[in-house]
Amino acid sequence: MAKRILTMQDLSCVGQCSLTVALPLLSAYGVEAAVLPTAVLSNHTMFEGWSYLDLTPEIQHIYSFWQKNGFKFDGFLLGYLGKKELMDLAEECFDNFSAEGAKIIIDPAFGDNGKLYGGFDGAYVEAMRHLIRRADIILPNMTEVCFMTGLGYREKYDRSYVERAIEEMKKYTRGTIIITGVELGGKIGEAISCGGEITYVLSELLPRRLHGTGDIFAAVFTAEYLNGASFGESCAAAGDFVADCIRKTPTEHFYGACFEEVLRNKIKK
Ligand code: PXL
Repeated sequence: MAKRILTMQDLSCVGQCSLTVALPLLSAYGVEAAVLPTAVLSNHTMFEGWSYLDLTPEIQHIYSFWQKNGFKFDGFLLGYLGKKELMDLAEECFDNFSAEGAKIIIDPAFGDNGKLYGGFDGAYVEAMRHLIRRADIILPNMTEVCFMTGLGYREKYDRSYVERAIEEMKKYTRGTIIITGVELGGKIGEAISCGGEITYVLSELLPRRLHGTGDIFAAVFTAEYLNGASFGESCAAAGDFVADCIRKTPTEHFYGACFEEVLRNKIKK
């Protein structure tokens, strides 16, 4: 039977990120996707301005019906939450709605390129650092690792810096640590720390960075992993998918990655 996953993140009406990315991808990979939208935004926060309807007050109400209906999930994928109050609600969700062996996958989704996304602060970072103790897998980028551990952010680094970052992260989670967007030796990919071993999945570094690629990576990774692929295989598949999306995105398209055609071609095969 298909795995049922709950993805908890915002719904940005325009912007090819968070739920508008996770839902089509999870479904196309044969995973049943349920959603817990944390907020509705007019568009993501890389645009000039945005409206923000906070759905935090609705969440207990949603949970009460999930309790009545006896829903359980085989996995949780957390992305952009938006408010630190949602971290306690996420824990309540894990406590009440986990099927046996359910996996908790957390993408901290609060920053990139050495900076926090608009609207986030140190208190949010601290709450996320606390939440990841519950994770089976975390998917931070280097920026998020640096904010959570206090390690100084660098544009250029080597394996020993990445491995120091992993050691620091281990203080906060016993889960598998997968650092995404790691750039080493002219390549890009993931550093995977699992059971005392560190492995790398690296491929061609494309000369372009696009918004929302972390969300695409997390969704494909999660689907592949829940469908039985290993960490390395899931990273490779998700990394290749993201690279194809970047290649398909016209230069003038500035606000997200065009994953749609890549997905369509995958379905046609
Ligand atoms: O892609 C991460 C993301 C998700 N949701 C919203 C965002 C961002 C990144 O800026 O603004 C609303």
